[in-house]
Amino acid sequence: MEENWLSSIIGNYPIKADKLEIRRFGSGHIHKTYLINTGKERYILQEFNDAVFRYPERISANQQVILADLDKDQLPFALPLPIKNKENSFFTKSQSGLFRLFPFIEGTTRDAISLKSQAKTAAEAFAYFIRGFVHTDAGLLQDSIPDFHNLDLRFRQFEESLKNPQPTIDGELEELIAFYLAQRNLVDQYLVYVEALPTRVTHNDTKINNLIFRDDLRKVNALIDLDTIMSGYVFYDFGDLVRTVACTEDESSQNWDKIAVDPEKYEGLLEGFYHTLNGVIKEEEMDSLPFGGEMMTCIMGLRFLTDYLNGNIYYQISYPEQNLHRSKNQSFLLKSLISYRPHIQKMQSHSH
Ligand code: GN1
Ligand code: MG
Repeated sequence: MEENWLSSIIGNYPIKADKLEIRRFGSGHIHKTYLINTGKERYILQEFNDAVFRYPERISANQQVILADLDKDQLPFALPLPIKNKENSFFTKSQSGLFRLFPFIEGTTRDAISLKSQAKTAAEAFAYFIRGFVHTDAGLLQDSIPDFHNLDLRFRQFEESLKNPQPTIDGELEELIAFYLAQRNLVDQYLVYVEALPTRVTHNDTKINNLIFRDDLRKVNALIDLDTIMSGYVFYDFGDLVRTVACTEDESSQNWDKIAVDPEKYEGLLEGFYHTLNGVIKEEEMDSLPFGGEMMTCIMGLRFLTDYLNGNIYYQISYPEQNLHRSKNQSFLLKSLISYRPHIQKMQSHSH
């Protein structure tokens, strides 16, 4: 990125810069994120992906709703919303697209964590978020991505992608497709849950690297990636934590035979959610949490595979088979989650 081009973006903000240093930052799959150093302060600059988020104005509107209801004393961590530019907007338009600037939050992000206590800390943070907005009318939020976690629709989009697949379907791919096609019973269960449960203000992208931890990993400094805050079900937010925390290998691992549930970290997640939300939300919602682990692992596996079959048009990839591998990874985790069902049920009944 050219420096005068960068300074023209930064020029839209009420900040002083002695110099402008920029480097790529983080490991998100959607927006492009940069760390900016002005000599005085550090900021996060994000090149916004408007092919994925087609309604940026909805995100701004949702973030205003959140700001209005945000009781800062209630949340023990930051929710870093974008800094408004001189035109009072969260977004800055330049020749190369839409940008947002965020305050830089001290701390560390991880693609995986190893201890039960860290899992509990992570779960408590996302559960606190739900609790903090439990009295906010989720109906005030607009869908920044319509049907984002609609498993029924994602399953149909997967079936659609099979009609005209971009890659050649060989043995490995065929096996994976058959595995996901056999998960239709999760769609049936999903439809029963969404009929029965209330919607809440949920984060919807609770993967572990969307938390900024204090350096010792004992406290959460901030929840980030707030674009998918929408009306949702509590099991979505628990589920994406299961997917990215309660596993022995992270989402990018290709150590297929090592990918499994980690029961200890799973228990830490349950403890974090029960500790923070039990009695605050309905019992049926607490009961739905383990379903979320399976459902969110399945939906991500389906989405990665659909993207691979469609020719990799959604997620950022660094090599052609990456979406195939991500989907294969999720299939191993899902198999393990299913085989651990009785064990997980037992753990859950102890969390009450
Ligand atoms: C994307 O941007 P990032 O990496 O936090 C995706 C999530 C997936 C995740 C998989 C808007 O999140 O839904 O769970 O990748 N976000 C969007 O790693 O599609
Ligand atoms: Mg992210």
